[in-house]
Amino acid sequence: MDYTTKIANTTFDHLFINAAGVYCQTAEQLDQIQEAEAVAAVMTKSATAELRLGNQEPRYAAFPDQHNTINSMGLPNLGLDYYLNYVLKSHLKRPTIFSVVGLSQTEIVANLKKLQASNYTGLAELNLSCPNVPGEPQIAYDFQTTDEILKQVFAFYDKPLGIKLPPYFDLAHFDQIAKILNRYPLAYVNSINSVGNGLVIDPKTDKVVMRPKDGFGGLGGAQIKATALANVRALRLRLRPEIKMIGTGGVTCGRDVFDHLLCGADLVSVGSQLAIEGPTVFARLEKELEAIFTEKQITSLDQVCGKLKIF
Ligand code: RRO
Repeated sequence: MDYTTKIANTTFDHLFINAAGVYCQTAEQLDQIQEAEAVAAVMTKSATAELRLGNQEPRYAAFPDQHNTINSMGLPNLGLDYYLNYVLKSHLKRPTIFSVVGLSQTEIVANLKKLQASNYTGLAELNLSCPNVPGEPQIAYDFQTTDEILKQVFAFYDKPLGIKLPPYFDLAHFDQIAKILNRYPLAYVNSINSVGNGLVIDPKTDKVVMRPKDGFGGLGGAQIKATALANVRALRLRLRPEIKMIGTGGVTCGRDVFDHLLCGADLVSVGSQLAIEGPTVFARLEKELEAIFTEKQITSLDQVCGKLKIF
């Protein structure tokens, strides 16, 4: 299968990316993604201006039998300069996507100004959906602030930029966010981040499984697949066709990838299952996807992307 896909100035030759936050905090982890088979691009951990240690541990739990996770990492990252230095290294063999975040509108703008002034010309992704910093709301649930940030950013930022969204749960909200996003020259929309503020209880101890925020945290894995598909589909139907889509959420097998493609994803990113299984997950997913293509006699991605059938 020819997986060639283009987003802005970047050409990808596979479908899969590590979801921001997973296997991407250190250069060693990023290198492991670079070296993995079937990888389209390497995503860096969402970077703040300065290094952050993140929330107290335990701050992540996986339930491998059900392919589910919960996290409250709290944005641990080595700081913008660290990741900038990484993506500017000349020997990288895959395209990179530089994930940027900020704890305030001022910090977001300052971080993107730094990226604008740098020699980095690749894709960047603005994360407006982190659910785990105590006291900080998920920005993209506030439509007015999201609009203001994008207005301020696109007044100076002219390199390719995507945005990472939280899940929405109401058709009116899909209408509202799409209307805002359609006003800006976004390269792509990445949907969804983890489903914020779930709660998981350990039946042996009757205790929450994570310390930060009394156990509340972002859900990932199989449990969020239907929400992820709904968001990819709803946004694909509402966004300008020039805005590409990265589908994220609930990908544990080839069929999940196929479903994201049907809903309109151009690329697919993998978070929880990558954390559970490691970087060999991408080759497995590609193999399972190809078995589905063979069975259905599909020879081109165009036959699948956005081709969801309805009654
Ligand atoms: O670091 C985190 O706690 C985190 C982030 Br920034 C995010 O965007 N999504 C998530 O599930 N965790």
